Amino acid sequence: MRLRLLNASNARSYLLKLEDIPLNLIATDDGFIEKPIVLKELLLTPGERAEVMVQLDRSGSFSLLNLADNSQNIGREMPEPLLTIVAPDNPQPTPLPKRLATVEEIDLSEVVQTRKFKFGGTAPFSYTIDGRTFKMDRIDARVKVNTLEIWEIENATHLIHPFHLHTYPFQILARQAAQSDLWQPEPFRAWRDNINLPAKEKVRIAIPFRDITGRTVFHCHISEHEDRGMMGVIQVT
Ligand SMILES: [Cu+2]
Repeated sequence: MRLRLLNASNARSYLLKLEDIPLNLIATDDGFIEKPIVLKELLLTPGERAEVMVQLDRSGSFSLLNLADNSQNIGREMPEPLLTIVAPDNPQPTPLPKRLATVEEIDLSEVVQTRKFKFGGTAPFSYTIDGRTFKMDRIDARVKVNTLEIWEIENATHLIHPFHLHTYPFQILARQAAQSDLWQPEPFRAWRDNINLPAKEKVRIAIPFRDITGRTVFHCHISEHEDRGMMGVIQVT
């Protein structure tokens, strides 16, 4: 069975688990990965999408559970059942595909610009990027179309900030955990437009700004943070 999942909540994250049945990740926000990756749990932050395949090898009903410990969970039963999947009698699961797609390897020798952005502010009222709140008529980054950039995004706060960029899918190159100087390379290639950026962590992404010119935005995908200013404007010419 194939599940296509979207976190459409304004602020909650979901840590998904289908009882003891593994979730086989096959796609991220913007398409297939190269081969299925077996996960016990799948974290989806606001705005993120994923597709998983599950092999139901016995009859019965199974709950897709949310294990995430959000402050917004007050009053909810935890773990929180989100939906129930009923397997047919004597199911005969088919094997997983061995290969799904080729995910382009970005040629980093073509990078023309590296930028850094810091997500900061003082919750609950101030949410900033590089110390500034969103201004519709201010351009925060000027980009040349059909060039490749690396963006290093730092979360300087104690909250999560799912980073989202419109129009231009990107790949994660590496992440840096809180209180570490080490960059951990991303274990697999995937096209995304949304990344979970946990408290005090950094992420490095490669963005090919292909074909499309114009003005668009990047922002935290928690609506309350975005609406209080955690958003920037890029102009691609
Ligand atoms: Cu945020």
